[in-house]
Order: sequence, then structure tokens, then C-alpha cells
Amino acid sequence: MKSFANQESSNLLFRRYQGNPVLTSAQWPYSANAVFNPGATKYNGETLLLLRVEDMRGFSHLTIARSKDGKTDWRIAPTPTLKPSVRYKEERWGLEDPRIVWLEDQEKYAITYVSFSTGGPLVSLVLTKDFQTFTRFGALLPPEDKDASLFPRLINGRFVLIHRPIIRGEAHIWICFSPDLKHWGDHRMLIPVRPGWWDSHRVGLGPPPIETPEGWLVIYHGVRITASGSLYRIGLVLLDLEQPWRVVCRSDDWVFAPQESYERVGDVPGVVFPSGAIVDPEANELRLYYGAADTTVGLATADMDQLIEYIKSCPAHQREG
Ligand code: BMA
Repeated sequence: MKSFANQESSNLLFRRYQGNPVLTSAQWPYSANAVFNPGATKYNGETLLLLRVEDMRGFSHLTIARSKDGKTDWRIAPTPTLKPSVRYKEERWGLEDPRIVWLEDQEKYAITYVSFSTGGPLVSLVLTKDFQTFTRFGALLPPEDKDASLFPRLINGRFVLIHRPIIRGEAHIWICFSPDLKHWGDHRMLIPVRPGWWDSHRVGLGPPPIETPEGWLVIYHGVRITASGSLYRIGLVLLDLEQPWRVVCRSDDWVFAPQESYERVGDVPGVVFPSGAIVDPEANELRLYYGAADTTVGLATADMDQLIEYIKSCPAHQREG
């Protein structure tokens, strides 16, 4: 195995699937402008993606696609799976960017997504056992908030949520805790933007945190504003397993960035936006599903041991900003 202790190797961690993009609006069974930013999980032995689909009015809803190998032969639901509900007014302008975890304690899948309310984006939760019947839980936290996921298990008896509120115009990643999924407290800033760096303008959680023996692996996006717009790149953080508000290591370098034409050209150029990840225990491989240029879905894979070795070689965290 190639050693990744040398940080110059950061851009070799992830390999793009040769058949990218794996899903595009051209495959859609109904009219759609773009399909991107999917949540991902294993369900009934298959890969299940819940995709953000933007319609021709510019509003988004969520639709399921399934595949046996997570790469090919996608079966796309013939109609939208989750559309704005009139009972939940905060969903008026659409549903975006889902993250899925199997919530052990509830024996349900928890899907956090962005509800685009007329007062700004906020984080909502829906629970399901079977991806057929969905129970809406409503808004978790007020606007402006995005990029949220629950941890897959309770920690010290409480649910844990990572999210990205905008406060004083600043976009840092935060963490908070709840005894019942309703009441959230013990708020702390977790991963701040780094002024001057590639992740200087905004940061936001990618897929749900991944539990490893070394800690919670967090894949996040960082945004820099350039002369031609926002550039979305990907970094890594390791959180303490039982005290997840403690950042153990954070990558200096980005580990994935727009490079291929489908990432550089699209509705929003220069965006890679991972929102789903599946660990294949047999291959010890992480499959990362990401929105490419807010237009299609890409897949990249990484060896779990190399990811962990790399993040552990990164500097111990020092809070900036
Ligand atoms: C973020 C989110 C994502 C989107 C990204 C790039 O703020 O809205 O849905 O992919 O911007 O446009």
C-alpha cells in the first residue's frame, strides 16, 4: 500500500469512477433540469441514492435511484419521492441536499435536508423505515442553516447534529446535542472557516460523519470566492469518538477539487459537493457521491486505511478565525 503520510499525496486519495457522471437529468423519467447532491445509504443490499432534482421552475425535490453495484444500472423512481408538503410551509421553495443515516436507536433512517422557506434555508428532518412511507419531523433549527446531518448513533445518551448556520454573515460548521431530536442545545462552533485559505469563505458538512476506530471522519466542503465565482473543494477532519466537539486533526490541503469537465462546466461551475458516502467493508473502500457543477452526480472512491492514515498525519487542530 502506498503511504499517504506525505501530505503532497493529498490529491491522490480519491479516484474518480471512469463512468462518471453516474447520473444525469438525461436519464430522468420526467422533465428535470439537474440531478445532484445526493444522500446515500445501503438498503436491502443495494445502494440507494436520494437525489436533489431541480425542476424547470428552479425548485428542487428529492427522488430515489437504486443500483446493485452503486455504479451502473440505476433504477430511478418514476415520480418524485419527497416534494414540498403544503402542511410544512417552510418547504415552500423546495427540498435540497439530503443526508441519510441509519439511526440505530430508532431503527429508522433519518434524512436531514434543506427546506427552502420564504424566510431562508433551514434544516428539516424526515424519518423512514422503508423509503416508501416517510414521517416528517419538521424544522430542527431556524434559518439560515444548511448542510446538516445526525450522527448515526447517540453519544452519551444524546442525539448529535452537525450543521452550518450563517451567523453575522459567517459560515462555520457547528455541532449541537438533543435528548429527543426536538430540543437542541450545547451549541459549539466545530470547524471554522480559515481566512486566507482555500476554505476561507464558507465551510459545510459533506456526507454524514463516518465512525472509525480512530474517530469520526468528517468530509467537508470549503469555499473560496474567486474572480469567476465560488470554488468548492473538499477537506477532511477527524473528531474525537466520544467527545465529537473535539477536532483531533484537520487537513491543511484540500483532498478533492473540481478537475474534470463535468465538474468545471455546468449550472454552477467549479463545484464538487459530496453529500453521500458508503463504506464497503469487504473492499475497505469509501464510495463518495457528489454533485458536480450543480448539474450531475459523480462518484469517487478512496481506500479507508489510506484516508485514516492521511488524516492522522495532518496537524492537530488549532482554532483560527
Ligand atoms: C450551496 C448549496 C448547494 C450547492 C452549492 C453550490 O450553498 O446550495 O446545494 O450545490 O451551494 O452552488
